[in-house]
Amino acid sequence: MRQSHQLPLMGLLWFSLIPSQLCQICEVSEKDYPCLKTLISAMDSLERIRGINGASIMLSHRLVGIQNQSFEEGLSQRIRDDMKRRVSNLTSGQLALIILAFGACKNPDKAFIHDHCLVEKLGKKFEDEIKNMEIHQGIPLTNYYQLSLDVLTLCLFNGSYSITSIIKYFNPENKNYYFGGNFSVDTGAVAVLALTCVNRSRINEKIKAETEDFNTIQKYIESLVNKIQSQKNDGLFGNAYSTGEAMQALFVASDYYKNKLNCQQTLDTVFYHISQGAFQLPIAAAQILPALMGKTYLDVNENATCARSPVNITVEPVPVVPAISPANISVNYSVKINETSNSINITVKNGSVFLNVMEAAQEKNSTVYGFTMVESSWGPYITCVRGICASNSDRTYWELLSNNKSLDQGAGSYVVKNGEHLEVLWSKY
Ligand code: CBY
Repeated sequence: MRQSHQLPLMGLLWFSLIPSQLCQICEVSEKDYPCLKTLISAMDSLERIRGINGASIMLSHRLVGIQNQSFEEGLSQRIRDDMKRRVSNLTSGQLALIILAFGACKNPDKAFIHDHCLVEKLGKKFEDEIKNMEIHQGIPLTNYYQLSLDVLTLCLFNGSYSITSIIKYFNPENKNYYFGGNFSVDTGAVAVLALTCVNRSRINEKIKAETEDFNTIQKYIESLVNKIQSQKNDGLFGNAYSTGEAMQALFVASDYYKNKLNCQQTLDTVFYHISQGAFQLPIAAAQILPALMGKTYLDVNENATCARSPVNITVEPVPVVPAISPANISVNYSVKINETSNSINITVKNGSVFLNVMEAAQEKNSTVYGFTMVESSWGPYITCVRGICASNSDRTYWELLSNNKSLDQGAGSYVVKNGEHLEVLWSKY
């Protein structure tokens, strides 16, 4: 099919979903429509989505009104099965995402939230996060990205949370907003969404708070928004993967920021990255799509019917591109702990990812280069190298670098280049 035949379909979808205020500041040009399709396709393969990680995908689907019943049923079943297996082992943020996904507009999963008391369970998990911070020098069980998802969800679903804790812990100067001295835009953005929800629900009699508290929260929001904006570079806020959530935060924060957003530059850069294949992971696509369609997580509304896209979006499967060049490439790989560094030259197939290099090094010398990993929604997360393991309570992790620059992709996604110097560095955040 020639490209021009696809445009009316996407155009119709686009203009029916996008809120009017976004249209005034963002023009999505025809050349970008195929990029939106690319994102939708990236989310559509059930085989690549594991268990509860599907919650982010389902949330995105429902927010932007993609109607694909059989896909959603498959996803819902996976999430429920995985939940049964893990029971209380879910982290607070994982549970929050499940509630957001199951509760986004009217759908058959809604009863599940109520039947399994998920909001009450989340309230308990949030309390556990706060307790952990009280006992362990302000370090939560998970991280502030997840705590923000917790507050957002408790707020949207009428759960209980303490305003005093929010005032105490969501101060923008709190160290948990930072990783290795850098402000985490993803974290700040979800916190803005959560705090905005809290301030909008003043009328909720379950939440006991004084006007002064709401003024404090408003100041937090403004400060966080300023921090997000100070991370703007070439249209992106933070990096390509945090920009979707940052856009959501700026949409809801106030009209003042919405107008200053310079949306066009942001859209151009995001679409460029999509066209370069940066959003192939289902979770990456799921996190950027709502903002591109003018939606935010605050649009998750308990009573609304799911927006129905006026057309059935049938996305052609993305053709699997055969590896063009079977040639090998060479890279240098090192493991660095404090001042001690061990390096090795590794030859891998062209198109290999960081993880392939680590595996090849491990095969050559497992004492020095041995490592372990766990699967996360963003692919493999490296937990231990040479028996030294990342620890949440010590705020330590293995940082991935290329030519001394911290990577913005994980070990399973970053495609290595010939002659590159790759490193895993024992770091504190
Ligand atoms: N999700 C979470 O709990 C994750 C929250 C998050 C802020 C997340 C980024 C943002 C998001 N949108 O999901 C996050 N990363 C956190 C909290 C962390 C820390 C995890 C430990 C903890 N306290 O929970 C930590 C250790 C600081 C961290 N991320 C490390 C890393 C590196 C992983 C290296 C390894 N050992 O495998 C890495 C690769 C950075 C590096 N150079 O070492 C990294 N993160 C990256 C790149 C990312 C981005 C992934 C982008 C991509 N395309 O793969 C990220 C989106 C994300 C996932 N991290 Co962290 C941020 C970004 O670049 N915009 C909720 C849960 C329910 O799913």
